[in-house]
Amino acid sequence: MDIVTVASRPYSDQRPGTSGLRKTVAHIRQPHYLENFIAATFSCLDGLAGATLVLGGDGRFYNDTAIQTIVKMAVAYDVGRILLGRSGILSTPAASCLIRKNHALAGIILSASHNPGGPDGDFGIKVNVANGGPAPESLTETIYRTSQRLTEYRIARIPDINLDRPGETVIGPTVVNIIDPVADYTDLMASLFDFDAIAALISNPGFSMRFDAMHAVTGPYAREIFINRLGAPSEVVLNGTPQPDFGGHHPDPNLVHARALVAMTQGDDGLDFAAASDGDGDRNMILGKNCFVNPSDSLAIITANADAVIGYRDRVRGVARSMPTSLAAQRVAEKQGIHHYETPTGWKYFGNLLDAGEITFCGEESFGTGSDHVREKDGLWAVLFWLNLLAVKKCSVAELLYRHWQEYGRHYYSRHDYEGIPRTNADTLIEQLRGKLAQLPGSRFGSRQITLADDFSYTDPIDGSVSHHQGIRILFSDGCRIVYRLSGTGTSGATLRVYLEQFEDNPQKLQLDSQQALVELIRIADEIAGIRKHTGYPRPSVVT
Ligand code: G16
Repeated sequence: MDIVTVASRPYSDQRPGTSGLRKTVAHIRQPHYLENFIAATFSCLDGLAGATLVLGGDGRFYNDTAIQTIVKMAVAYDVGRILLGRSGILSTPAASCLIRKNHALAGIILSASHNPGGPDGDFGIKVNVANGGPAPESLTETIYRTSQRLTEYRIARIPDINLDRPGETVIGPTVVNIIDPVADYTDLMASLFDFDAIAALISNPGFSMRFDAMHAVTGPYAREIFINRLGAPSEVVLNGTPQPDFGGHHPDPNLVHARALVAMTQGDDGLDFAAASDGDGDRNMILGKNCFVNPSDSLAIITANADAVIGYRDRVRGVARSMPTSLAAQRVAEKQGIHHYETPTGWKYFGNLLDAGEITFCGEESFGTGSDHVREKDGLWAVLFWLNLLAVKKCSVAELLYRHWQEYGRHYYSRHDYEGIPRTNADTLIEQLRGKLAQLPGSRFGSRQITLADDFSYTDPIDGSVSHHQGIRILFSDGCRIVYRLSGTGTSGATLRVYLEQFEDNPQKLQLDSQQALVELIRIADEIAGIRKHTGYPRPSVVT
């Protein structure tokens, strides 16, 4: 077999962001760009020779081409076994499941998550480690530094493999196993949830539901779970065939990009339950009739009601939330006497806490919820958790939500995104804000007074690693919070995210519209940071 060494030169922009390396397709297709990043990654994975690698992606444009290249490089770098999802398909949580189950050294998941796909869309490379979770910052930094010194890479000159044919092929030192991408993940779900109870709920003629796979990776998983295993009629799964361009849409399960699904839940005839997942299957949105479950509330409700679900009964140790996520889960943890942790944005920060058994659940405002069953957030898992709760508690989504607010109070919450602003404007806004942090405590805005203003830093309680500059927090005397940070997942310009939160426990004021409830805080957020002045935007581009 012909293994060649190809001369290359470093690209200066291969530092992974919040969740892997994310670029436009055109950017990734530059000569040697993909190969450089993979070579840097392979040389940083200790023990790669002879080890098992999990490989797959969300089916977006360029998925197949990238997989062929990575297989040829894996052969050249002496990988022992590649577990490759049939047709190149693997959702991010399913990849995490496979890494753990097969004691793989690492996984490479090709996805730009919720970002649009197609030749003019985005592409991404996520690197996961042996616990099944995203590579920690220490590894992504090492990969980046290695990429900056790269002068060559190795690749096997072999024909493309047939990604659609299941089975085993031996290529030089490497066994390539093309596997069913859905089976192991489905079995894991069946071990956690009461499938009989969920099947009974779904078959009840008084209960209507839809799951929107958004033309992305969860289609095959949802069909297997809902239709084949739980007996739902086929129309329950919408947009269930993965398409390279996601049907021309953003596969982003939120109120803006899944608005057609949201519309199906409205009115007296609205669906009783609806949910959607994103490009690579790790995000989720939960809806009930005339009701949207904020992701922060979803995490809190899952934690508060875990005993109703067989896979979690009597074993909840704690919960973690990313700093911008509302404090709703913390409130549950305090009341239940379980651990609570506040981490920076990025699933990678949950890994150590999960591995150490400190937490059972974790979640983020960015439509991510998960548990210790894998080391990624997991869209279908969250959907099944909610269905299991509805089946056991025999109530509607809205009832579960309102009961929770009555018991714990409500954290009104919203995220305002300002997308595609010039990078220099975004940096100036953040720099100026940082410059005023020391003066802000004590300042009054109407009846509110700022009690704390800082640039969030996190010290990992397990390995002691420290992460600085993880978002600017402004805390007020009445428990309100404003958080400002720049997204680490965009591919053009900068996206400013402003997170707004206000606690309410007056039983008469639990059912207001979020934007109405937060109107004063929204004004204060602009006054403090000069959002309109710096971005030039009169209003946010996306409100969730
Ligand atoms: C990724 C990360 C999440 C993060 C989200 C948003 O999700 O895994 O932890 O919350 O991005 O990050 P940012 O605010 O920096 O854009 P995904 O689903 O895109 O992989």
